[in-house]
Amino acid sequence: MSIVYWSDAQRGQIWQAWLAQVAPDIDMYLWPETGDPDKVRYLVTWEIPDNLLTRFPHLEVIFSVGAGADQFTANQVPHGINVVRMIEPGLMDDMAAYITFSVISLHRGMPRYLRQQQQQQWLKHEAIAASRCRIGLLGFGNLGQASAQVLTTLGYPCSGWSRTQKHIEAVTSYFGDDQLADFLSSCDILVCLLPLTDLTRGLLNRDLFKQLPKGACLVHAGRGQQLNHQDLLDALDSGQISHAIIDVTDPEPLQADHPFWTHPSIWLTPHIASETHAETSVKVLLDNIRRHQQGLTMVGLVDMKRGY
Ligand code: NDP
Ligand code: OXD
Repeated sequence: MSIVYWSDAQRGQIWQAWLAQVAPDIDMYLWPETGDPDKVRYLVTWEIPDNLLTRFPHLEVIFSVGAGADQFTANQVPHGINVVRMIEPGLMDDMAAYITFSVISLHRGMPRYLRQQQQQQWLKHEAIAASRCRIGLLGFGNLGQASAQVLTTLGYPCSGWSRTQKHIEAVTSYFGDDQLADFLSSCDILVCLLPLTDLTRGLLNRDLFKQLPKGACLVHAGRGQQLNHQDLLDALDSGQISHAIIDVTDPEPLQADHPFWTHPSIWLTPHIASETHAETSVKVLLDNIRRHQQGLTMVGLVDMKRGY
C-alpha cells in the first residue's frame, strides 16, 4: 500500500522521513515518483491530475494538502473515492493568529495611526474597550472556532454564523439564512472564514454590507470568489465599511492596476493567513489513514454534494 504526494517538495520530504520512521508499512512517493501505481491507495495533492484512475486504478482517498477542498470539482472526483481536507493544529493556530492580529489592528485603529504617521501627525483617538467591539465569524467551523477561542479570551464578544447551530461557550451561535440578518447587524468587525461553494460564491456583496452597522470593518480570509470587489469599493467610499483586510482575492494575485493595491482603506496580504504545517499535519494524515484502514470515518471528510 502506498501514498503519492504531489505538493510542496520540502514538506513532502519531512513527511516522507517521519512516515518512514513511524509507519514503515506505508511507502510514500513524491511526485513524479509513484512506485507501483497498482499499490497507490492515497493521493495527497492540491490539484487532481488528469486520467486519475488510469494512473492509479486502486486509489481510495484524495487528501487535500489544505483546509479547503473547493479546488476539487465533483466531476474530477471519480465515484467511490473519498475526499478529505486538512484539519490540523498548525493551520488552526496560524489562522487564529492572523484573525486576532486583524481584529486588534482594526479595533485599536491601526490603519488610521499608520496614515497619521505618514503625515507626521501625533494625535490620539478615543479607544473603546474590547468588550464593546463585537466580532462576527461568518463561517464558524474549525478555523472560525479556533479564532473565536482566542478572541473571547481577549474580551471580544464573538458570534458565529454557520449552516447548523453550534454550542460554544461564550459565543452566540446564529445559523441558516433566516438568522443571517440578525448576525450581521451585531458585527462591528465581520470575519469571513467560509468555504467556497455555490451558496457562498459572491456572498460578500452590497446587500450583505448594508446589513452591517455603519462603519463596520471586514476581514476576509475565506476565498477570493466570495467577495464582490466593486461592492466593497462602493461600501468603503460611502463609509458603510470603514476598513477591510483582505487575504484572498480572485484572481490571485490581482492585476497590477487593481484599485485594492493602493486603496487607503484596504490592507492586502497574499493568501498567507494560514498554511499547513509539515510537522503537525503528517500526524493528522497518518491518523486518517489508520482510520480508513479500520473502516472508521476520517476527520475532514468532504461532502462533495454540499461542496465542503
Ligand atoms: P469548516 O468546514 O470547518 O467550516 C466551514 C464553516 O462554514 C462551517 O461552520 C459551515 O457550517 C459554514 N458554512 C458553509 N456553508 C455555509 C452556508 N451556506 N451557510 C452558512 N454557513 C455555512 O472549514 P474551515 O473552518 O476549516 O475552513 C474554512 C475556509 O477557510 C476554507 O474552506 C478555506 O476557504 C479558508 N481558508 C483560508 C486560508 C487562508 O490562508 N486564507 C487557509 C485555510 C483555509 P456548518 O458547520 O454548519 O456546516
Ligand atoms: C487552505 C488555504 O485551504 O491555504 O489551506 O487556503
